Amino acid sequence: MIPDEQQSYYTDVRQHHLEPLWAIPDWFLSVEPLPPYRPFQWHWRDVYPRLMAAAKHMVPGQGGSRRVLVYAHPDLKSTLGTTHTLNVAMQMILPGEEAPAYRHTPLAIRFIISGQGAMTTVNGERMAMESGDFLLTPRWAWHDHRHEGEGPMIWMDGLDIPLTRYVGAIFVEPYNQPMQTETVPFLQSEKLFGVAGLYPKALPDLHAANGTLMSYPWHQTRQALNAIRDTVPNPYEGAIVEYRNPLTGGPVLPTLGATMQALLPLEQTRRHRHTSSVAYYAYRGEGSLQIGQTWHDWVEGDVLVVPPWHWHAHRNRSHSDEALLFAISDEPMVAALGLYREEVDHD
Ligand code: 1HN
Repeated sequence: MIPDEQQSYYTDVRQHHLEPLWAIPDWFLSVEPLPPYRPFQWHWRDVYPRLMAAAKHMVPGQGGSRRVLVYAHPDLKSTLGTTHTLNVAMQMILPGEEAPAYRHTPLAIRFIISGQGAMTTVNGERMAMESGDFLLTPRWAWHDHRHEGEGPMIWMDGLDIPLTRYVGAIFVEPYNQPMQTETVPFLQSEKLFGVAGLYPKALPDLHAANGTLMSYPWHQTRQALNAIRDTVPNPYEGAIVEYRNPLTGGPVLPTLGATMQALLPLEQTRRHRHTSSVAYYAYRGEGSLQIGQTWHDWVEGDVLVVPPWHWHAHRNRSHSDEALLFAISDEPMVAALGLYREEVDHD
């Protein structure tokens, strides 16, 4: 064929919105994942003053429902994602304030950072919030927050908004009153499902509310970490526990999972990489997260993102104190799709 004929074929095909597979560059079916965003770190010293200053700009329920700063990755501006699948956000509520009830299809997990006396109600089930607690808001669950204590209350939210939007399934609905009424006794989910291995034999619907454990208090997470620290340390993560659904043993929610890990003083882990993306929140201590060739030093309150298929390792920089990292990842979603892969560094 003469070159002109060649050229006109390609032009004609593309004019009809068709792309010859043999002419598509390698990124279309790459040998390995090519994540379209880089590792990133948000420093608490930058976030905290701006979260506090937000009190001057909005009150929950007036011109917005939540006083929240979304961690928007500079490489993901079109979705405002923190990773390509999930959002990390920081929320602050002041005494006497009420964040009104609504529900949305993106699900949420919450990790409580500081303050005392705030409550969240999910589907009529009121739960306490204390530092280190881990709470769930499943898809399409009514939820509101109120603060009856003193001083600012701060927590971290993790939501699968970018994923839900990608699927084309974002829905939001306001509740028919500002706040929900409590329909089950306080702390019921913890009483019914919070003792590992012992669950109610029969469960009247009326009392089941959300039907599974919705809040994981810090003292139990602490206990679980202590128990495994000397027994089954993970060479890539230190001592790590995963929040799970006590009734199924599976992930707490279908798309997002969470872990808490402890690194001993000066502990340094080996490297691994996996196809899930992770947002780490530095809960206690000071450490360093190696992503690729770069070490990212972190202090309490920092958030760091590891994109899929990036080698990473942890180091505790303290000679005397343990370091604690809370992490949110999309591993349950990736695994459910049959796409979870991990590679470890044997050196
Ligand atoms: C949301 O509804 C909450 O209900 C928190 O507390 C953070 C971030 C983006 C979109 C919705 C909440 C959020 C959010």
